[in-house]
Amino acid sequence: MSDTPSYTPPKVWKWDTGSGGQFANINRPIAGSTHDKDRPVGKHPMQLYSLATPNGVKVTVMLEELLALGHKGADYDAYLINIGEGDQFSSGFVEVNPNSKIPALMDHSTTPPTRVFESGSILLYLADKFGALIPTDPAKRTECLNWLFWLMGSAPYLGGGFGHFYKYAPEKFEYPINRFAMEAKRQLDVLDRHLAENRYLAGDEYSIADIATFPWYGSLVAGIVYDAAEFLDTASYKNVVRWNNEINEREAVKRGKMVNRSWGELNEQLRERHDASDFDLRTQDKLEPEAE
Ligand SMILES: N[C@@H](CCC(=O)N[C@@H](CS)C(=O)NCC(=O)O)C(=O)O
Repeated sequence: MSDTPSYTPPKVWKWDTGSGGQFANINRPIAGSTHDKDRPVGKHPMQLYSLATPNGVKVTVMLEELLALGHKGADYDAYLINIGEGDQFSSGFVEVNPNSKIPALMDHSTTPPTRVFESGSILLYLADKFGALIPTDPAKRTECLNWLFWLMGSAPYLGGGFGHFYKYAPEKFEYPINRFAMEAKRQLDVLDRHLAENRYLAGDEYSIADIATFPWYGSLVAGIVYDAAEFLDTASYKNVVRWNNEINEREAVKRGKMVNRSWGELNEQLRERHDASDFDLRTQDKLEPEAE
């Protein structure tokens, strides 16, 4: 069995030292803001405070898809929230999301502005507001929401479970890696079997269910998150690979993946987005060409 050292929990857990591992510095057992700082507000109806992690990408792809469909009310300013620096604990951010996690959206087209947090809630809010990327037929809409909620319940096992213990934990322990590798593969198989019979998650229509899911499971099979494609033999989930490739060909998806991105190739980083022209004019290679 495992070489995991044994640990006897104390009677009452106390917050003393950091747990170690990547992101340990931002983990806290209490909610609320740590410092006073207002949110910036730009000129567009939608104000997004985010980062290009899989949860963040869901929303920037959604907004770019809506704009591509001609919904001008979906135009947006996207501000970078550096979660490694604790921006999610500013008073202005916590007013939009008391859970201190990106993505967080403020809809300034309503009076008063509407706050929307939790990526699944944001996708559903925008889909309903614009009547787009969600089927209108009640049975198909329900199937779309089945998969949207499936993703919201499943991804934490992939990210917080498998990804944490396989990639980010300070040491590799067999027990949690086995447990979450098993679950990650089971989830991939759920998707693979469904996508063998369906072009998209909700059937033949591309929808918010796909927009929520591909940044997690698509990125996993593409080897973009956790460097685990070989370990989990993700190439064997052929239908997930086919579906992810197809989604990544979409122009709105290519744009959405660049927004609030502060790592990787400079020409793929649009750290803040305030105008459609920013994709051509304000990527990081243009803003700091000497770094190329
Ligand atoms: N269920 C949330 C999860 C959001 C989430 O976990 N966001 C992470 C980045 S992907 C975050 O902001 N982490 C900062 C922190 O935990 O302090 C959603 O889907 O919106």
